[in-house]
Amino acid sequence: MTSASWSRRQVELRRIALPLVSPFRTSFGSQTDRDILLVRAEMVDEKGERTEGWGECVALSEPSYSPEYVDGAQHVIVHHLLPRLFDAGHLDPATVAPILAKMHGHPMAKGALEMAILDARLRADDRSFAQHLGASRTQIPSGVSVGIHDSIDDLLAAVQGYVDDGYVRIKLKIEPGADIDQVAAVRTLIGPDKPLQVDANTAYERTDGEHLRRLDDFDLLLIEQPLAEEDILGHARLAAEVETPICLDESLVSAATTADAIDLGACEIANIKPGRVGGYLEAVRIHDLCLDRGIPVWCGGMLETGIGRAANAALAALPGFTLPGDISASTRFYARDIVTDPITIVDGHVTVPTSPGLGFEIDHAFLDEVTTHTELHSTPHDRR
Ligand code: NPQ
Ligand code: MG
Repeated sequence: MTSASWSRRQVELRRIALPLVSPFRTSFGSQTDRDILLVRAEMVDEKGERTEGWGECVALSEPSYSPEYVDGAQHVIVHHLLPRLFDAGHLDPATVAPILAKMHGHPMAKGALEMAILDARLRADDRSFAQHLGASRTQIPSGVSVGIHDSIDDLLAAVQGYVDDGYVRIKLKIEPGADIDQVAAVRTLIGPDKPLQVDANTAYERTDGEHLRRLDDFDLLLIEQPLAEEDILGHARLAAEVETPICLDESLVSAATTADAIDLGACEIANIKPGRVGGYLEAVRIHDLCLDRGIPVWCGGMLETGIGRAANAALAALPGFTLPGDISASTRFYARDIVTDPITIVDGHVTVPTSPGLGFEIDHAFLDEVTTHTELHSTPHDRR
């Protein structure tokens, strides 16, 4: 990859509103729509060639999953991050994080910018995300995340539909009062051999060890993020108390925190979400350290559009991703995607995109239809 500094830089921020095909309920709330911030980075390279790249910010509309939320992400990008990227002399994908490092936190905002610049660079270089990140497979197994339902009958109907769609692994969202009976019923429905796991999104307390140990009867792959995101010690104690492996999601905000959580015995399996850790390059570093320490990893999902979904598929094709991820077909969440060739599932698998960059084309007519806001920012002058 060439490491040129780009001259003119322009960034378009777009907010889109996409309705979900059905409400998605987790322990932190129920959502019917996704309000997403997209980043389009346009650059002119040293040869005068124009190239653009797309990034997707995974922040939700409220700070309910993580401290970040989409209005805040947009604000920090406009007022604190973009000015530093526009001022930087040398800009390539690997320099985005170091340039922004003095601004604390905001990994989802930073990750979206890095993603757009990485996509632009790779499209210009005719290389795919999969190639650049180090993918070793062309297809990846596809898992599905199933929301909390009001009744067990409704839940079983939903799960049966996803089994019929071919998903190779089921993940159930759980919370106190909607856990043991739900898991027992789903295990009976899908049989003993279908991979099954649960995600609590921080809904339990340190004192819930004895209760969560009842999940050991159902041969689950893992229990994801039972306790608060800051509670690494609590997860370590729980991991000693419960046989089912403890997997962290919200707690893992960087490679450094992941390494520490592993050393403390709090993270037996890792959910890697590029947005949550500041981008795809940090996600690869987490993959590398987990592979080195024998910790299985899988790729999480944030109800991404085709943009984030394509990049996640590329990441999940790395050799350490030994468990099926939350990379389902776009139709799991959206009736229509903003890319022309959205991710589909065939025989339980997703094909890793191989075209340059993220490997898709935007459906501009539909994108415009769902856009709620657009703003353009650019370098005040051509850089030399
Ligand atoms: C998780 N994702 O692993 C997240 C949580 C999450 C696929 O389970 C709108 C509504 C957007 C709920 C994004 C999955 C969301 C959401 C992510 C939940 O914890
Ligand atoms: Mg999770």
